Amino acid sequence: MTSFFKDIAPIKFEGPDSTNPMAFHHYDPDEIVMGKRMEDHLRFAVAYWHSFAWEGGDPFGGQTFERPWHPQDDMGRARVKADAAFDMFDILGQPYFCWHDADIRPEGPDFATSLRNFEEIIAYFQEKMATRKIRLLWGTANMFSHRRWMSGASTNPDPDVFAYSAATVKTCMDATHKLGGENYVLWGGREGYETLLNTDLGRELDHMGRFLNMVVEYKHKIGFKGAILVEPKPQEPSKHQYDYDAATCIGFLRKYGLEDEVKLNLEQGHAILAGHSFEHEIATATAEGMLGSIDMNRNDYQSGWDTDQFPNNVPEVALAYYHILKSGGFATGGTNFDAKLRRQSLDAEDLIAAHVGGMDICARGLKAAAAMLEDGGLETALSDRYAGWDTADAKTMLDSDLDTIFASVLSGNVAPEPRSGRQEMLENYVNRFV
Ligand code: XLS
Ligand code: NI
Ligand code: NI
Repeated sequence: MTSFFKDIAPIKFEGPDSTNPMAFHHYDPDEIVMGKRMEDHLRFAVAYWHSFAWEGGDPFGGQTFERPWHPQDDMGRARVKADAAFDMFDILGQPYFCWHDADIRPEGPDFATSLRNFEEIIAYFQEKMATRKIRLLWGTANMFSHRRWMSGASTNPDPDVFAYSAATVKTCMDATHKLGGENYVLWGGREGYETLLNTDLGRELDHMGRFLNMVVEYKHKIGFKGAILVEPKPQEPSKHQYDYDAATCIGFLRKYGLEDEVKLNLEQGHAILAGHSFEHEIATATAEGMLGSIDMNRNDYQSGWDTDQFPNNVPEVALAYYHILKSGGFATGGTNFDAKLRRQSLDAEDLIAAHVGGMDICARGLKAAAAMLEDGGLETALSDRYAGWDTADAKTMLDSDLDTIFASVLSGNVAPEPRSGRQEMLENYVNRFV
């Protein structure tokens, strides 16, 4: 164990009555929920970037954290960072982690050096993973921080940047495959624009569509069995991002023939930025069979930017898991904490407590969601509300045409009768479970 987490013992489940802040009160990995272990439902992942690479800066100020692996420009310190990361994984016992290439290795002076650094750390991860249960939920490429990506990656007006992006994604897919990753994620932070005055929007979308097709072709070429996921976000850092929200991504995937190959990684904070609830995004994806995985980090409702806070609102989380469970739960996906500490939370203990709290909140949400599904109250209310559509007449109508329907309405066969939507009753129902 490195000195960073030296006094912190592995976190145990102690139940809701325990007052120990360094224990799980609701997350019991072995508890059976709807016939499955809680750990296998939630499939928690720690995000390397916010937990280990992020230095505590915000738009108004720089680094607040002082970690033994700072500054992050040296391979020796990249190993110290990896040691601390795996120590934390041992303490939390969560089954997965996720990374960007740029989180785990220092950038070199050229592509080949960066790649050598990356491959060395991947080999170091392999050694560490060989003696542990921890697995990789997903890998991804950071194609938004370095200045070369300032005008986008696959949507860059410069074909050299498209090429650099393609080569970068190839190396990250190779590494994800090597570590047995279960998904590969693409989040297009700068795949968008700052102003339409300098942007050929149609051309950029075509390039992004071709790029994603190359990714899918490469996945099949190397025999990667995991899912390819895109992560919607409406803006930030770009003024407008092409992967705006779930519905926009689904339309994009269909346009470029990718609807059977690519699913979505949905983030609660991004849903909020797009003016949606998280369950809206999840329901939109599950309605199309395109839910892949989730990033369970929330935004602040007062500040208009991506604050990446750990989840701390059980009713919100419960509704998200309700839609996930209803659609059959995760396949390759999981619950990634793409969440960062507040920049005043300097201590190693804060990092552990943040994850313990997030895992407990999700466990409560999952249990509430499962109880609602098992009780069936919302499902009964839905089937009652749509019961009219189960009749033979209604089904026939869907196969007919406007003229036939018009004739039937004109002859007085149809008498619309407004009925209560019962929203308050349903909200009160949910409140019994959360
Ligand atoms: C940023 C995104 C990012 C992705 C991975 O807002 O959430 O962290 O999850 O690139
Ligand atoms: Ni985000
Ligand atoms: Ni994310």
